[in-house]
Amino acid sequence: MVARLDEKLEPIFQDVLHRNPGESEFHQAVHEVLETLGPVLTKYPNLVDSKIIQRICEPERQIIFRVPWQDDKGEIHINRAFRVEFNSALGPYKGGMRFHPSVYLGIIKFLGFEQIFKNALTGMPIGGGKGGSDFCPKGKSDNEIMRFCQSLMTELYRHLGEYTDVPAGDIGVGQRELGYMFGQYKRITNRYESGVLTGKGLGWGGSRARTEATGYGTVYFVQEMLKARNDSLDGKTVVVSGSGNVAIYAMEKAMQFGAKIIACSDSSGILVDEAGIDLQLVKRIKEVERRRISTYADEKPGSRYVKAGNLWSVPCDVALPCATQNELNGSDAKTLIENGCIAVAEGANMPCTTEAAQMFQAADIAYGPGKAANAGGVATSALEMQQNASRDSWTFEHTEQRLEDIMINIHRNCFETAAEFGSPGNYVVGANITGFLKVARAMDAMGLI
Ligand code: NDP
Ligand code: 2IT
Repeated sequence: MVARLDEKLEPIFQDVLHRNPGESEFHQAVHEVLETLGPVLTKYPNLVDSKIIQRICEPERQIIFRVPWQDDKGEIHINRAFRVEFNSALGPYKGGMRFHPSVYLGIIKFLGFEQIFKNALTGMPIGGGKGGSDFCPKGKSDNEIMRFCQSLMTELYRHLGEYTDVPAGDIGVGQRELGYMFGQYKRITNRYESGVLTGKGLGWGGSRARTEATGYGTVYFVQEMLKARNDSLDGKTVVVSGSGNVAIYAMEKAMQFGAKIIACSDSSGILVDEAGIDLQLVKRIKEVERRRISTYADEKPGSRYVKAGNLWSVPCDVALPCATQNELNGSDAKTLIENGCIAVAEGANMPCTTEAAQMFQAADIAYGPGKAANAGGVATSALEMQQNASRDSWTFEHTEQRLEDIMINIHRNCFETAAEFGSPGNYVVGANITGFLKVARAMDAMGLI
């Protein structure tokens, strides 16, 4: 059961429930934002009359389409794909594409909704959108992935453009998939429009540090939260869920800050290495050989892979959920708190259930919600768009410095806004209100849109 909202906000939420039946993740994401907006409506009552919140909760456009493709044996498959163009008040729709069998409209809408506020927080000129498909990339050959991506782009291309909608990666979508999508977009449109997709390869318009950006940014955010408490990552033990793009670079940056990573995971189980995870081995297994993380334990003595194990029961100072939504529940939060965890930051989108998030806050754990903590990925995507627009290419050091500055700025804005609205130290309040006000003000200036 979710808590009742402020009397002005509850009817808005009931309307969202009614208009979007069965989309539980979307309901959850909306509720988590509305929960924090009460003091904003008190301070700015004009926002009630202009129905800004109702407008923000309704996507500007939702596209659902068929993706037929043929596997290597010649068998035909039909998948469903989505692009939800949620809000373009601050810039072109911007957000990743997710390929995972669990994808349905409710997941894409929750991700697109979160993306609006996250993108606003970056301070970059980007609106919010998200897309994806229920296609399962696991076990597919490169050729099958290519045929799927080409088929998907054959429909999606007409909705995209560097000033319209700019996809990137997310779960199951990395540089390989973006390459196939970009190639097909280029063939169909006969335009080398670099800024239409981000997360591209370095040889064809990509930005240095984009691969690293989400994980690095999450850890910069943790470091800022700890700094605000006169602490740091140095000497801390860290547990990171997932072993994909975000997890790998969260581990890398945490190590650079002097932390020790003792466990990570995938959807089948957990990998514990008390001596400290060997990141080069993880990268080879996951990025080069595209194998399962369980094979790490076969190569590294002293480590162990536990099938279906619970990652959050591994005692740690800092927990970084970097896999997927609702992967950390109330009982996991209880275990982490009892084990002395001091900070949690969401590299993934909405990985903590509402109950878990509330428990962290009640226990005064430094808790960084995804909208703020994982905004470094999309922020660096915006830096990629900037480089593409000026036909320029920056060094790794310069790009990473920009990323760090952006994360420090996001942290400061969230911290200050939380205090201003009566919830000092509450980054959920800070992130939601900062992002919301930016979007609301832009929409207000543009008339009834
Ligand atoms: P990847 O596909 O590279 O990795 C995903 C990881 O999470 C894998 O280890 C995967 O395990 C695990 N995982 C995925 N789905 C599930 C599930 N249902 N249950 C348990 N484990 C699961 O994706 P990313 O690293 O790019 O994305 C991870 C998270 O970060 C997502 O929430 C994404 O939305 C978010 N994010 C990503 C950004 C980016 O730039 N890539 C930016 C901001 C947020 P397995 O291999 O077993 O499926
Ligand atoms: O959730 C996210 O912010 C992403 N998957 C990255 C989006 C982007 O456009 O870089």
